[in-house]
Amino acid sequence: MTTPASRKRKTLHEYFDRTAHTSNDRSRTSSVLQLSIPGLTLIPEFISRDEETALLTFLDGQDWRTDLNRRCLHYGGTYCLMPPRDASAEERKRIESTILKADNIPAKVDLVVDGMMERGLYDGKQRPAFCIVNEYMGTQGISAHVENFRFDSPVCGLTLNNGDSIRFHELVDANDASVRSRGACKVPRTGKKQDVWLPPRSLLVMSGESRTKWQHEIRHIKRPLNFKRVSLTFRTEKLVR
Ligand SMILES: O=C(O)CCC(=O)C(=O)O
Repeated sequence: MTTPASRKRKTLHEYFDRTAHTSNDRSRTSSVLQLSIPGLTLIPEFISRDEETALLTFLDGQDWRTDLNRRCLHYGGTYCLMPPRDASAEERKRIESTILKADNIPAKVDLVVDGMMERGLYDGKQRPAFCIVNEYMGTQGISAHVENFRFDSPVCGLTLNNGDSIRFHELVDANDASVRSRGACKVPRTGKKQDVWLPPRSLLVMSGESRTKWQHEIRHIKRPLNFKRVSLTFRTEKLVR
């Protein structure tokens, strides 16, 4: 009588081989999923559960920005900051034109950057030096926008804790009108939209049209009690060639 493969007892070797795969061997990790939006891919299980827990614990102890509708952390080089929703016109202008120096990406987050480099996501480009961490609870979200053209492709987003869906809207033409100046909501759309599910520990990789001709948003919708999604969005500056 043969035992079905699913019920066959694992040998010690098979067991440890499997657990070893949850640690640092990036080359084996799950395959890259090509999504139907041009230039958009998703890498499930980009980091292990242990790495996710360690990152969440570390990030939770950091000094979060709390003046937006969600908690944020900004890392890397210089950064343009978004004014709060209730900022006066004068305050908005002042904040939008200010470029602040942010702390470098902390060493604890390096494992994510190392993983992206090992996978060749930034081949021939600079290592990502910019990272925004967003925390979404309850109905918190982020308005539809295209990735700022000042950054190079790809733009990569890691999801931690709870999964959620990100909504994409196709634009008539590529356009990076700023969400800060409220320009993003005036850009003509084709009416085509698509929701992409972001499972915990997955990495969304946006390049090509997915970041220049499609806006993305995390919708302000009701979510289950105790819902918390933390995302880390990595960017690299365009090299002047
Ligand atoms: O939370 C996300 O996955 C999206 C974040 C984002 O679009 C941004 O920081 O510009």
